[in-house]
Parts: sequence; C-alpha cells; structure tokens
Amino acid sequence: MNATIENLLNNQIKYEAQASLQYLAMASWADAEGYNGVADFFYSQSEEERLHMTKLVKFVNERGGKVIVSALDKPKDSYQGLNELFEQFLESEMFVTEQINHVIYECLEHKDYNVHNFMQWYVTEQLEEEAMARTLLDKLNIIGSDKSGHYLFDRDINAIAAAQEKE
Ligand code: OFO
Repeated sequence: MNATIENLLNNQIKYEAQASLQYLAMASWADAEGYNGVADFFYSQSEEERLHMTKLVKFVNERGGKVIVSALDKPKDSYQGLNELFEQFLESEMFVTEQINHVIYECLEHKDYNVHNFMQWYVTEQLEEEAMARTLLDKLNIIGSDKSGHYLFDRDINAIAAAQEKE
C-alpha cells in the first residue's frame, strides 16, 4: 500500500476512535443529567464509530498495511446544555467528513482506486450522519432554552433519528 495512503488511513482510524470516545463522554454526560434518550443516542453513536474504526483496521490489515493504534485525546465531558452538546456533535461529524474527503482526494492523486472504492462507504455514512446532526441541532435551535422542549426532545430523539435513517 502506498505510504501516504497508509498514513492517511491510520489517521482516519484515530479520528473514528476519537469520535467514538467523544460520543461515549457525551452519552455519559447526558446520562448523568437525566437525558436518557440523548444518552442512548450517543451510546449507540459511540458504538457506530467504533465499528467504523474496526472496519478500517481490518481493511488496512487485509491490504498488507501496518495498522497504528494511536493514543487519543481526552474528550470534552462537560456541557452547558443540549444545544452545546449537539453543536459539538455536528462539529465532530464535519471534521470527520473533511478528513474523509482528504483521503478520497489523495486516493485519486495516487491512483489507488481500491482504497477509493472502499472509502465510498464512509462518504455515504458521513452524509447521513451530518444530516442527522444538522436536523437535531435545528430542532434544538427552535426549542432554545425551553425546558419542556428539551424534555420532549429527549423523549423523542431516538424516534427522530430512526425516521431520519429511513429517508
Ligand atoms: Fe461519523 O464518523 Fe465515522 O465515519
């Protein structure tokens, strides 16, 4: 495997792992604050990002590359409220999308069509996750600081997420 591409895939492994850790910290914050629906949502997002990471690890190994499992940064684990939590969610997804686009660009530069093909799954996944993060944040922006709105958001978040996934 081309060294630049191998390096980028290893970086991507780290970003997916970092997202998984970040969402775990967000789930735990929500759990402690009594937002059980939001907590479930982020526990499951954390699992998903872990799968994204593992999928890359297996792929690099299959292609005969060397996987590097890196140390991670401590995730942010305290928030002013749901609005800040979901701003962070969108920011994190946008960052990952940017990195994936960079991998795709480099694959084309290095004519690595195999990795390019593999990465298409991530492109689709990111489109969905970013759309989800935007939808949820839009709803919170409408709700503002209204406590009963937050209560309903927490109650309904998993239904909203499921409906969005079907679109
Ligand atoms: Fe949503 O980060 Fe993985 O791909």
